Amino acid sequence: MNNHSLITLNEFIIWRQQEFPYAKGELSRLLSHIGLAAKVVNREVNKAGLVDILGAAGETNVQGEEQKKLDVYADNTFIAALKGSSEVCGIATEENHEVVVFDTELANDGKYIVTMDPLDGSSNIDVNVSIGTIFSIYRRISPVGSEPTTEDFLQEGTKQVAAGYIIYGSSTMMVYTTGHGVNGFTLDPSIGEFCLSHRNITTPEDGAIYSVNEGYYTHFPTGVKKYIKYCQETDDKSSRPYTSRYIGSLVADFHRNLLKGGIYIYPETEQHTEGKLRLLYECNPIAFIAEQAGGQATDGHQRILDLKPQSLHQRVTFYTGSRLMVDKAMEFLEFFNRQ
Ligand code: P6P
Repeated sequence: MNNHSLITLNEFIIWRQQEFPYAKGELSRLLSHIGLAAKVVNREVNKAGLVDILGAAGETNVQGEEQKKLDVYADNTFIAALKGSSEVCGIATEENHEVVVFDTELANDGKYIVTMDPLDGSSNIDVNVSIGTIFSIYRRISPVGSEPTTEDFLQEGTKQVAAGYIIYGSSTMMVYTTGHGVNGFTLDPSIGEFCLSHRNITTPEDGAIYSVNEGYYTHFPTGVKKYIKYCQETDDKSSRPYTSRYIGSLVADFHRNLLKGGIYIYPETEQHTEGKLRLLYECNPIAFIAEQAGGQATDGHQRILDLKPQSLHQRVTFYTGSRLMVDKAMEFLEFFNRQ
């Protein structure tokens, strides 16, 4: 590691690569390309209020959600960066119904596939609320040299080799894991580099923040309703028991809870009977980070990372955050599901 205090993302990636004796630098190059694309997207996100990039791009994505121009811009930017990395043979993103196969000889030799939500929380773009990019990296299953197959993208979350998010907020941060802890890098605009700012992030074992959209309360399962009332009424904590914080942007809600302790819940609702969040490019990467930071993530019954995906845009129910808070929520779910 260099002898000055500033450690850039690329220096850190290369330094940590030395811990993998057989690493040839492919994953390192891939992570660096994601960091570069994040800086390009960050530049546009920061200008969103100034140039005519706001507003619908006039199309809807596979979720039937109106695509904001920034969604499309972020999707195109990350796809171009990953195609240029020569390490990735294909990518599945929220904005594309099918897998984006790069189909060049160079890309077909890529050992990795990526799943990504290029701009999560985009309904918040117009009101200047923090939004984010979420990504997972897997080794491909199909033979190197061929086009990727759908099976490459339907691997359990336990097979991730890396996962992370970029949060475009009061500052822009990239947080990622390669399975050896979680580290956070804050973008220093004066030098245009992500610099190590949160080394080896560990989430508090317990917390006092619960994050759920209580507007859907009447449609929640009984166990969720009872857990929310427990948070609101329990006296088993000193002074004020719990506080409700919900931004409506997964990356922002998760990042706050990761650092301060808390639980994020998106259960089944009347509109989303399987849950709203997508397994491949929201829940699996966030779950990997949560576990690597000492927390946990379930679908209400089982570990998110153990789920075998059935389709690219599969939705699941999601409970993630401080270990003891998720345990308590699961207790309520299990007890009242037996009623
Ligand atoms: P609701 C954004 O659309 C998102 O996917 C997550 O970022 C966020 O946590 C959730 O949906 C918000 O959903 O139904 O509460 O507006």
